[in-house]
Amino acid sequence: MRNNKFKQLNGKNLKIAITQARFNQKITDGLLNGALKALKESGIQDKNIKVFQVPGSFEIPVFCQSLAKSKKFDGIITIGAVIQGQTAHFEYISKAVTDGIIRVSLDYNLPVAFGVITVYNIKQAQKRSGSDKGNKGYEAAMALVELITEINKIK
Ligand code: DLZ
Repeated sequence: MRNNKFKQLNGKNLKIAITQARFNQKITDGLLNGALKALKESGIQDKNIKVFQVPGSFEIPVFCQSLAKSKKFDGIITIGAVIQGQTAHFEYISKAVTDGIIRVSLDYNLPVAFGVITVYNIKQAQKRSGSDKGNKGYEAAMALVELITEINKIK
């Protein structure tokens, strides 16, 4: 799954939290596996990775807010799968989770990666959470480690 568009990074001492939504868990488990693989490739130690679960994507922002307040982590990866159904729920949840995640990131000046997929059907979800290239959990984790590394250069 390794992808050249991502830098080789050394995240040995970074502490990372992952917030995984349980809704559509088969998909979010795939995203989580991708994220864990990326963190391993970036040298992050297992003991420095904490995985938390919340019921659905809607709950991700408030949980991330608590993580940010704790000041225990260098960054957070959010994992969720919002899949369009028969009602307008999809639009509301997608907007709430997206706005909420960037708000926590900016309010707390803490890197928070967006590993929440918002897709029109299960096929798109499977494609973005599988073990091939294009796993969005993997991409989010790689982006997070790169962002933390860059921010640390200006500290
Ligand atoms: C209720 C709901 C629906 C319809 N769809 C999704 C979804 O596609 N992805 C997701 O992560 N969560 C969904 N949820 C659950 C909400 O995120 C939330 O957990 C509930 O509305 C309870 O607040």
